[in-house]
Amino acid sequence: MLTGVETRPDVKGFYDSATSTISYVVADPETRRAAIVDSVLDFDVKAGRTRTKSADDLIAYVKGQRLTVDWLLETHAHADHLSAAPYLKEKLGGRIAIGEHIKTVQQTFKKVFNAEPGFATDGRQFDHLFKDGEKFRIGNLEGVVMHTPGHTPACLTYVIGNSAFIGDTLFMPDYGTARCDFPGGDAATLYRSIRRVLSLPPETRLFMCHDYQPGGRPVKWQTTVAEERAGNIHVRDGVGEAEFVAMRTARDKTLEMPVLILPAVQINMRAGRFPPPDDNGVSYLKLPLNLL
Ligand SMILES: N[C@@H](CCC(=O)N[C@@H](CS)C(=O)NCC(=O)O)C(=O)O
Ligand SMILES: [Fe+2]
Repeated sequence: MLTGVETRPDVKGFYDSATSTISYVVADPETRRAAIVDSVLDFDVKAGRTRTKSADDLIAYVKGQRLTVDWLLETHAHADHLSAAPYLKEKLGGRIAIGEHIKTVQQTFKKVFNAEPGFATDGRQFDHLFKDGEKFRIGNLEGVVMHTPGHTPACLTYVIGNSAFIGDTLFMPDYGTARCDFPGGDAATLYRSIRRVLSLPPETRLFMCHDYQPGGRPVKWQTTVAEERAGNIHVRDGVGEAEFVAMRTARDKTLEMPVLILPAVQINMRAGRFPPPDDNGVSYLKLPLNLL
């Protein structure tokens, strides 16, 4: 999958301590074209207020580096933070993209939230829907999309040059893997997706979407295929599918829902946009009672 002519992309990570999310600016040093992966719109759930501090940090970096943003990439419809992609598109340009199976996620959550009849479940809120194996460009860099479901049905890994943005599949070796208990999640499917990621060349740089700092260690977001294969506490080489599924299923039973799952999914299924305002001009989020 790495074609040799590719240079390393320049990768800059931005860590959001409120949601333990890492957003990335991925740039081709030759042409200064760039993609932003998994941006965060800050959200104060107590006040129902969004803020753009995290997104403005990305914008300042992009402008300081004199980059042109071609893509606003989402690895999946996040359940723990709101996407800032529409805000970044307004300020920087770029096309908002996600995996084509977002349609499945939209169908599921249209029902959960009893969304307005006009809420489309064909992914049209996004500028582009990626298929497994599809190629795309960031300047002279080639990206290849891998569909890596399991955490959600639409999860993607973006392989760009010698780097892979793996979303919620693997975490750092000392934390393990993503949960599989959201609607449409499946542990056996995640195991197979992870084996695909781990079949990339051993030196491939892997960039995490989250780091939950086990044992209180300093935050880290970059590792390699070789390190994950040698030491991931859930799926290092030698751990079989049945063993993984048993572990993952047992662990998922112990996890609380992410603090922001209900706000996040309602916004992210709309490519980061707010629900249509009520007749007073205000957008509202719903809390389905006793449903999830
Ligand atoms: N405490 C966090 C939990 C977030 C969470 O559930 N993260 C997902 C990824 S969206 C996960 O896979 N966690 C794995 C785990 O904790 O085992 C929150 O409330 O936001
Ligand atoms: Fe996630």
